[in-house]
Amino acid sequence: MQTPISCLFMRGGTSRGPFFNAADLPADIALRDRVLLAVMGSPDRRQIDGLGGANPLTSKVGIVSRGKSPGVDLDFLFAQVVVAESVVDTTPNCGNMLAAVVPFALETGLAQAQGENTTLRVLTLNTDMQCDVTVATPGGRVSYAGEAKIDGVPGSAAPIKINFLDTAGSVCSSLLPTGRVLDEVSVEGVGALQVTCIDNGMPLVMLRAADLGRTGYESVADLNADIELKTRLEALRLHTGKLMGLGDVSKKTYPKMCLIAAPREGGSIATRCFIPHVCHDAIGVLAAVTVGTACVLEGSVAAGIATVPAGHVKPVSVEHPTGEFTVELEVDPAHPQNVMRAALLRTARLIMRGEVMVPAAIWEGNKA
Ligand code: NQM
Repeated sequence: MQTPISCLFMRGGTSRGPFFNAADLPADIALRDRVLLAVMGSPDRRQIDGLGGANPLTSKVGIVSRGKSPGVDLDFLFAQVVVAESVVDTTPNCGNMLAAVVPFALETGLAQAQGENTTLRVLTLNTDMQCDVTVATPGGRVSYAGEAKIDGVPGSAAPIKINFLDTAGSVCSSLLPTGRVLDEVSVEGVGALQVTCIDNGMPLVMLRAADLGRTGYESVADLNADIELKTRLEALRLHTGKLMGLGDVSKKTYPKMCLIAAPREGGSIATRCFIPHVCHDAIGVLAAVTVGTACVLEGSVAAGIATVPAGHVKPVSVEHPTGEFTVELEVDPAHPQNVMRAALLRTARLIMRGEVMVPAAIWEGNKA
């Protein structure tokens, strides 16, 4: 016997996964997580018995419901299902999956289109973060076709604009959780080096690739095969996780580790992000916002490497392995160290609609 659960399978930005109406999943969190593991086929390196794509970017789930707070249209809970472990992490955000939330709500009747374009306020429950998301809805229906291109996704699609309203200190206590814009750390097996520990939507540890004897322009395949580098990054992550007030992060999917280097494609900075054990093919949305913020802050590890435009509205172009990601950061003209707003462009697409089946031995479904 199997239990069917309604779901839409969607791409959001450079990520992909099933989206559910929260009411269709178990209310009990431990049971919900067992159901999500079964849906995705975890724990298994290949996720052969589920919908997961055997990579952190394709092992993500979106859970959506009508907003419960004043002014909020939709609540979004993001779940990172760890590929090879029985772990479902709802602590961090995913700005890529976020791009598919409004299309999901319009497709499933959780929200109604407002005209040619529909702007809805979404609260990401993971980190209590609000943003306004604008989707093209000509004739009252979501349009997926369009001319917007994002690196890491073939072709073009309708633009989805995300305007983040409050990102500082998403998981950490503040933007700079160690209290400093630059830390000197000394870790056994790694040596002494400078890092910037920062969270403007995603907890990140940024460090110069050159300090670990790398260029920062290596291919994803080369970095994923670089066991020596990955071992040192993990030692550094465990150490800086404590410095950032995150405790023991050995079983957590954050902080992510970001190698930086001078831009070489006309952008503002070059990056290679580990999320946290696999190198990202591009860069996460909130990771890009966080990297861009570090570039704007005086005295961070990006100083002398990043090229940042003048003016108080700054398009920061973050180069990554498959192209670049531009985030528009608005700084307070009176206090240029204060990033007030981040806006960016994504695309999304409905790939499949239907029911995903989970063994009844795991869940027998919501009883009517
Ligand atoms: O940083 C990858 C992704 C992400 C998260 C990750 C994301 C973000 O590219 O907002 O989008 O960091 O695990 O989907």
